[in-house]
Amino acid sequence: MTVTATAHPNIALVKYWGKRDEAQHLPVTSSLSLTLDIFPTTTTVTVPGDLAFDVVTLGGEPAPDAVAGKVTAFLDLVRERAGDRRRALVETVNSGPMGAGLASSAAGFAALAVASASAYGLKLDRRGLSRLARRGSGSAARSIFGGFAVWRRGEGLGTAGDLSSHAEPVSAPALDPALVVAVVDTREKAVSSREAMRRTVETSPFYRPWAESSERDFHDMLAAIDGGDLAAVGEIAERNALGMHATMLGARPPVRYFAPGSMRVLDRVTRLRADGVAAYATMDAGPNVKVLCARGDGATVAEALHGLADVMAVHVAAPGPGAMRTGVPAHTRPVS
Ligand code: 2P0
Repeated sequence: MTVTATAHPNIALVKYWGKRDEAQHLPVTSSLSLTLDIFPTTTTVTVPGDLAFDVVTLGGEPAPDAVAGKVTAFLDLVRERAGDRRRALVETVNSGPMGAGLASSAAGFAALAVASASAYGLKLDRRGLSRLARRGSGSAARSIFGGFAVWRRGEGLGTAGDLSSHAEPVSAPALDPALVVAVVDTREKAVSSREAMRRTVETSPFYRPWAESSERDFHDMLAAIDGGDLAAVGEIAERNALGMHATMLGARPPVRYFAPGSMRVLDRVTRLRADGVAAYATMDAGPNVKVLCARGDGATVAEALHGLADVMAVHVAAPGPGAMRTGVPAHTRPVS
């Protein structure tokens, strides 16, 4: 059985930062994101029946041990549910530049969830796929859906938590956004998001206040999206992201993802706003900055960021589709 699936990265406008259960990836707070139309990940899962162990490739090369280990742990969940112990060949191609800070693990585990569930014969609806993708990487739960999506924290732990913590789509007919990605550093981050998140929850005195304010941001964000108010969406997104980074700066030892180039982009976004362009910044577990604006302002914002020192590349994205099965296997796709 061979199944191929494609998924796109998502960027959170209200962040997921902190777990209440590490094993099941149950978040402390609900989050909200935009799935993009750039840099899809394509994954082909083949279950041939005669493999002694899982074989995992990334861009046509054997995957690093850390990646292969996460993939096998994820497939073990799928195999347990399917009652099928056969090992798999997993071939993944990321079409985007590596290290662009574009949530490749979200797209990767969303594609793997769709392809592996189908290859092992699990019949899951979108909600079930979102819950499954969550087990690979929390943010992957949101890439199952296109456009805006919420990931509800759910209630409780164990089975109750697992059943209630999944993403769902949010309709936003009155918004026509772009997300402009400014790449300022492509080196691998010194502290993984998983470790940074754990350290923040355990040691930062700013974590609890942020988590409480983030729940308010989540509700305000839903209202802003419902009202088609891009300025409100952007303001909430920017304050929520900066607040998340403040929690990390308060961790012991601190985690700082800001680089000089990040600051230059944040300053430029402030000046764009002063010049009348509604542009709002967000940052994730890395130094690259993503700027939310109206689709019609995407080229203006991209041009403003292009010229800055330390900005290596600028990509303009629009809302993209949810994870889906496709007919073109990963190994036939070009590797960039
Ligand atoms: C987010 N991030 O909401 C936040 C904002 C990074 C900063 O989700 O441990 O790779 O696999 O559940 O999903 C990155 O964390 O973490 C992330 P795990 P994940 O997009």
